[in-house]
Amino acid sequence: MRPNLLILGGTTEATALAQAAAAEGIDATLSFAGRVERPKPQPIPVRIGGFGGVDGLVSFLTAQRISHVVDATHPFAAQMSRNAVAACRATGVPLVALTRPPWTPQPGDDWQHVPDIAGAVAELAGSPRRVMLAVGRMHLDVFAAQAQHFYLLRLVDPPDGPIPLPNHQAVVSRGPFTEAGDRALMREHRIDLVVSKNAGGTGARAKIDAARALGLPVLMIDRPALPARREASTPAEVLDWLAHSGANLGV
Ligand code: 3Y8
Ligand code: NAP
Repeated sequence: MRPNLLILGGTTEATALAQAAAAEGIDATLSFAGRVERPKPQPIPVRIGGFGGVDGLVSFLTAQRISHVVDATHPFAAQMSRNAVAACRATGVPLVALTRPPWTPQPGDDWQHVPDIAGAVAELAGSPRRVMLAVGRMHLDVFAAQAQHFYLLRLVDPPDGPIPLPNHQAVVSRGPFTEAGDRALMREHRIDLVVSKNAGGTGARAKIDAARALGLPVLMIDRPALPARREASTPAEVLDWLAHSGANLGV
């Protein structure tokens, strides 16, 4: 059977898998939620927007005759991952997650783990600090509870409305980032605390390396729990899984 892959994307790994699928001539579609104005161009067909919950995803898998699903979404995209597990269980379509391990502290790191975004907000109680908040645009409103700080915000797109933080500077920039660039940014804005999701991977880790180099503390937001599912850590492992799941990858 010729495979027809659905890749749930939005990460560096998803882009790498899309490139590998294109190189192998494997039919694949990359799916974005539509969170940013100009998603990165891809070498395979792209679809943009939610599916409409589990039922919507089930309908998509059936209508598009998807043979395999690869969940290559960000570790914090927990709802999408839960929906993928449920829809693939309901349809019998094989699923693998292409994921990356969480970052672990290295010598010189000064991390305080918090369980989620609310935990990070709670930890920010107290006297004004100069905080680098690089968690994207989707959660800024909850940090208004700690409006006493200066916030350096990093967004993929220019803000589409007022930012609910009275004392902030927004930098519009998409990753992957560099340690030298993030170190310069932190120095320029006299940052004394970094808030980060434990995204893992390479595209977001520059700020962690820069914080270590500058001896800055990091509020590290741990990942949400995800349902059990088969996992792969490289595109090659995904292609190997595909070949062993009866997919005829052609000669
Ligand atoms: C729309 C699609 C690639 C993918 C690149 C990776 C690396 C660069 C670093 C910081 C951290 C953050 C954020 C981040 C990174 C990669 C990867 C990654 C973090 C794009 C993309 C989409 C998104 C959505 C966006 C979120 C936001 C999160 C910015 C494409 C560029 C903070 C996550 O403005 C918004 O609404 C942004 C929303 C979801 C987190 C959030 O909750 O706000 N990603 N990011 C995807 C879709 O529509 O389905 O254009 O490539 C992808 C990438 N962003 O192929 O090179 O693999 O992680 N993305 C975090 O890690 O904390 C930035 O600034 O230091
Ligand atoms: P989420 O909270 O897990 O998902 C919320 C809803 O968004 C899903 O139920 C689904 O809508 C839709 N959705 C999410 N990812 C999708 C995809 N790849 N294709 C189609 N629909 C998708 O997701 P999120 O945290 O908002 O992340 C959205 C996107 O940004 C994902 O592609 C993710 O990989 C990327 N991203 C997120 C982060 C982050 O920090 N959250 C970081 C980097 C990249 P329906 O229920 O209608 O199907």
